[in-house]
Amino acid sequence: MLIVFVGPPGSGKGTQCELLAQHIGVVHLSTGELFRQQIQQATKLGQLAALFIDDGNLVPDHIVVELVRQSLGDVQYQTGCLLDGFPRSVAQAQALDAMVHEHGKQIAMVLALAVPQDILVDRLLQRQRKDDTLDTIQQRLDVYQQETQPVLDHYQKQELVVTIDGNGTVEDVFQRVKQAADLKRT
Ligand code: B4P
Repeated sequence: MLIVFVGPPGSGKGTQCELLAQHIGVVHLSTGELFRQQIQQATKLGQLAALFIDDGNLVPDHIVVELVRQSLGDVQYQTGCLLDGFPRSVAQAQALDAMVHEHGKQIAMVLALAVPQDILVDRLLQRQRKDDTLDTIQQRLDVYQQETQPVLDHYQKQELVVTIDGNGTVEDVFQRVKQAADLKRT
């Protein structure tokens, strides 16, 4: 089962993906997490990615697509996967469509987490990650509107989008996410 999570920064993609991955027993692939590992290990890729992440910008499409292509080839992803933070642009969505098609698979659903902007900013400021400063958060929100919102239009055309109210406690939101995923599995 391949489920894509889309949502603005702070909407709970990583948080909910982790819970859903445990619930349905598939692995969770977070491009943000992959980049943070590369940054921590001070690899060339990590150093390059940090230039974009620290300013609140997207890492260029060709880099992200190659990373996801390699990761999805791993045996652990063959039985299904939750994609967290990918695709974040229409070009990435088109590349994912091609990868999925190539492997004879299908995207089961695209879960869109919706949360009001003031709550997003509060959550991210509390987290205090390096890219969670007020200026960077604003930039990430602008980039979301310009680059990632059109990804939802792309998947609306394929009738794959299920919008989840991402407001409330982590457990409240998870009940909604779980219900949507379980409905798809039956
Ligand atoms: P990500 O790691 O994906 O970061 P994010 O958008 O901030 O979401 P995250 O999943 O971490 O946070 P969550 O909403 O769960 O990306 C980081 C950067 O990497 C991007 O800005 C970009 O530069 C780069 N990148 C990643 N993927 C890319 C791609 N495909 N293309 C190009 N560049 C890419 O949670 C946020 C906080 O809210 C947490 O502290 C959490 O505990 C809290 N929270 C969650 N749910 C809550 C709830 N219901 N109530 C209260 N708090 C909650």
